[in-house]
Amino acid sequence: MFSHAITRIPGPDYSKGLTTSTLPAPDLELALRQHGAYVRCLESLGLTVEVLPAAPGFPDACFVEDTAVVTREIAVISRPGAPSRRDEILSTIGPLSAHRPLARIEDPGTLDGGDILQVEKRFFIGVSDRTNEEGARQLAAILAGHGYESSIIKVAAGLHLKSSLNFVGENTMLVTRDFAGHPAISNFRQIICPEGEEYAANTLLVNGTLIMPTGYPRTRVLLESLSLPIVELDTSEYRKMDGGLTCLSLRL
Ligand code: CIR
Repeated sequence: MFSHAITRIPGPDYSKGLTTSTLPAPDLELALRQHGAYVRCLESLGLTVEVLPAAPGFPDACFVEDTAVVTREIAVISRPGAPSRRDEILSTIGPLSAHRPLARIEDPGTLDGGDILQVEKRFFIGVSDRTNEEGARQLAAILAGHGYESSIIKVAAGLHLKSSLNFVGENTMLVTRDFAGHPAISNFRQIICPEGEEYAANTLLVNGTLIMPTGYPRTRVLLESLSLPIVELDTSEYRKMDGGLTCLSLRL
């Protein structure tokens, strides 16, 4: 169970962030309203949510998940793979240190929290354009010291591992077709996002409730087979910047 979350509102320079999307630029006012709804949703699930102020000069800093990997025992401060995002960690170290002892991913390792998926005592670590092999090895070694096993997975499609693969409870992974049947998740039942609904793979399980993005009805029908409560949140203005539900918070 999670008791806390750390989030950060997008700032006035939000539309200057990194994106591969060809969608129109995000609407900051709408992004802020969607952020408010996200925070209220986490609060309704029992979390105390810390909302950090925008970080001027860091247009991607609302995607706080990328700055750390948090377990029950420790927070591992990441070393984000995009140079423009590397110093985002400076403003999450303080809030995280109030909750956990810290460890660090060191140069030449790079690692984005969006590439890291925890399922109980196992971590799936994506090696992507943002997380390199060295970063993955460093994280696996730190986690091994706390009794966690790791599987390293090559991310050939999508920005981060969790853009395409998420744990949705009841021994089930929600995956895009690219990850379906991947040997690393062979022990899990798999739900494959229908064609055109790949973005819905970024669904977040918090304290027994599935939070999924609005607008993916065929994925919703498949998730209903899990008999968990489902809440939909509109993340349209985050999708435009390649972000979604998991990346908007650090849960601890
Ligand atoms: C980036 O490209 O880094 C941001 N615009 C989006 C990061 C999304 N983070 C995540 O999925 N964990």
